[in-house]
Amino acid sequence: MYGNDFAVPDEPLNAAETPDYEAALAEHAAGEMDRSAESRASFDALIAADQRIEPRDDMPQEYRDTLIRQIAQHAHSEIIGMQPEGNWITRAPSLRRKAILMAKVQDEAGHGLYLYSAAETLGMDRSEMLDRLHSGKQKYSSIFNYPTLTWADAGAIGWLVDGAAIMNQVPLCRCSYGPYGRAMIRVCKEESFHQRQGFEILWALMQGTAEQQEMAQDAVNRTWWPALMMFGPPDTGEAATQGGHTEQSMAWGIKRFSNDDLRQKFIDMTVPQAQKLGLTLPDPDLRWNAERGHWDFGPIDWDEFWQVVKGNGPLNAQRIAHRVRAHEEGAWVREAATAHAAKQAATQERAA
Ligand code: FAQ
Repeated sequence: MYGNDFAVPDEPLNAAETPDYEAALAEHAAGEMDRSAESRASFDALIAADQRIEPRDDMPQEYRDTLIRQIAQHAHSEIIGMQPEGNWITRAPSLRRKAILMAKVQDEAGHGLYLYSAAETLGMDRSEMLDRLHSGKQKYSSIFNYPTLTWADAGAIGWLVDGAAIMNQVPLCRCSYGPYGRAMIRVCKEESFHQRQGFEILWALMQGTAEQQEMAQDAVNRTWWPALMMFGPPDTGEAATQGGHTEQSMAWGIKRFSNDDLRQKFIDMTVPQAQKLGLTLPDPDLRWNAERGHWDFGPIDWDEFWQVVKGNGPLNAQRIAHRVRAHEEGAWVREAATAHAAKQAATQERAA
């Protein structure tokens, strides 16, 4: 059973089904975003023409640093993001659910790998990025510092967290930096499936007993606000945070929309889905504003967001400790792979 079985097929369930994503795919297919013979053209000219910057191109150090910061943070989010749902693999309610969840969590590991590879093209080694993650010098998304208390959290993560991730990532398919934009196309396709599986978990629970419905509602109550925080601090209007990166990143064609615009798009897409599921989003101020053509929503607790970002969320310490332990326990695999690669290279050299 898929999303189409209970949602109106013509309504997009997530941002990978909207014209934005189709437009990005068409641009790639037409090669319009690829660099042509303009290797002598300056970085500014390529950006002004909405062309792609490739690893061999000259680029300002600040552009390189911004991309390393964002892509590394994104990659770290994917692999730390395996932990909350990984928590439920052994306790998934059926073999079918377990198989789906394992595949989903494995996909997130794959996304981490595409993204670390994209960041490496900018000149930073993966092991250095991991050191920076482990020592707290590089961040990962705030959302993964919250606990997954019940099975319904697997549904809420898929529906809301993957849903927010796709909304943010579909525009990144058009990012000016080639390796990042190309990685995002595949990531968005997979996230789109993840969002559907989350929706379907909640759908099944909402057809179940009163306790199951309560469990689904409780998971959504706990996930809604942290999911809205995923888009980052306000960057438009009076509430805009000083010192944010949006303006510069938009000028460079890395970000295509402000954090606030994407947050609003996500809310507008999600409210009708919540209605379809029979779930109440935990915001008493949520109401349709016909004048704006958008859903109005209540204030987000940005103090909570910054506390989590600074390391004081419910599970920051546990997430990093788990990650460091896994890294240390996996050292022998990396050593064996390196030794094997060296042996293969030596054999090939002798043969040549
Ligand atoms: N958490 O000026 P901005 C996923 C920081 S993947 C922590 O707006 P920017 C898949 C930001 O770094 C989820 N920190 O910054 C999955 C900056 O601090 P800095 C991750 C945050 O970079 C699903 C400061 O606040 N997605 O979920 C957050 O222009 C399920 C000011 O912010 C991506 O990484 C936050 N939420 O915009 C996996 C997408 N928000 O660095 C498993 C790519 C902001 O100066 C299960 N990234 N900050 O110290 C982006 O699009 C951008 O980096 C933003 C932030 C939009 C996240």
